[in-house]
Amino acid sequence: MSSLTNLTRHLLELEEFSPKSHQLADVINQLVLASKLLSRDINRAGLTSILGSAGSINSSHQEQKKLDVIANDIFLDLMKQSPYVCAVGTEEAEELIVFDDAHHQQAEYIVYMDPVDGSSNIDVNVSIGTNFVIFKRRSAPTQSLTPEDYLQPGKQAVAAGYIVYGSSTILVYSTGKGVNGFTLDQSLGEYILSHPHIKYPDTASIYSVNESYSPLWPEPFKKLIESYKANGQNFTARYIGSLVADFHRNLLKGGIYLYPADTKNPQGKLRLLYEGIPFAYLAEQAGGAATDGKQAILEIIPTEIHQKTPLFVGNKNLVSQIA
Ligand code: P6P
Repeated sequence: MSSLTNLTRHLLELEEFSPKSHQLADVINQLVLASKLLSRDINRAGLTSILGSAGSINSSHQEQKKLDVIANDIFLDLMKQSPYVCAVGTEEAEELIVFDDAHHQQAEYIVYMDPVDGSSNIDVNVSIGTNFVIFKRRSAPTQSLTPEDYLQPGKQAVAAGYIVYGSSTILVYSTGKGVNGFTLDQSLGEYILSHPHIKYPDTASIYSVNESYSPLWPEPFKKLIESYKANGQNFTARYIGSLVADFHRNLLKGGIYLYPADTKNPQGKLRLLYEGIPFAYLAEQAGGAATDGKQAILEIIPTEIHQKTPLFVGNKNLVSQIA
């Protein structure tokens, strides 16, 4: 008998068998089911009419691709199906989506997600991803949600992860007990453990930044990027334009992803809750670090759900040169 570990088994083994551990497992399983449906759609995108623009814009005032809208609908439907999710924040919706019907009376989990990150790459078959982070409400389910429930710092998260839809579909997640990766076996429809106990390598030589913005950067940041190119440094530049793909490669190979504030984006471009925090949570669990240039990403207390942040995430020694 092969010693395969599928995601269901892993979730059961990872959580203490406390009376409520199945609730978080249920939420993650719903996200996983949504990712399977999305993976199927992505793998056939060129054959169906789901490429191209949806003709609308999202909360980031970015053009929505058809797949952005399809993915958001899939994830919201499956989040609503779980009796344990009380609210969802998504890049594709301006407001927090609250489930306060009878089915959700005891729901305690708040999920932030970017259903399709890097969607500008969809039409050219470049890797894209889904990022998520899960918080547990602080107030009792009988009360209305308060900012203390839905604007928590990343260090309070109970789980985070991403699915990268690339040459294969890989789920990477953590519930605070390390980072594990699962590859989707399309023939089984199962995620199988393929990257157990992921940790950043001790050495790192990749930096990921969009150098076309260098005229907009602060001088110290320009000098840092130049230092990567100095003689004797063995850095190489890799930038896919899809955070989930750049993060995943740097997590496995060692490196740093950098998106600073600049004159075009004085607060940074990326969203704290569903882009910064998921990757910062995983990075710290994998022995790395993440900062906004002043403080650890996981320490930042959000003030609104689409708040932007500069993001520097990857090997701890490289990130420490930023702050
Ligand atoms: P730029 C995609 O829109 C995204 O949010 C990340 O996935 C990606 O790393 C970044 O923005 C790319 O931004 O400004 O380099 O095109």
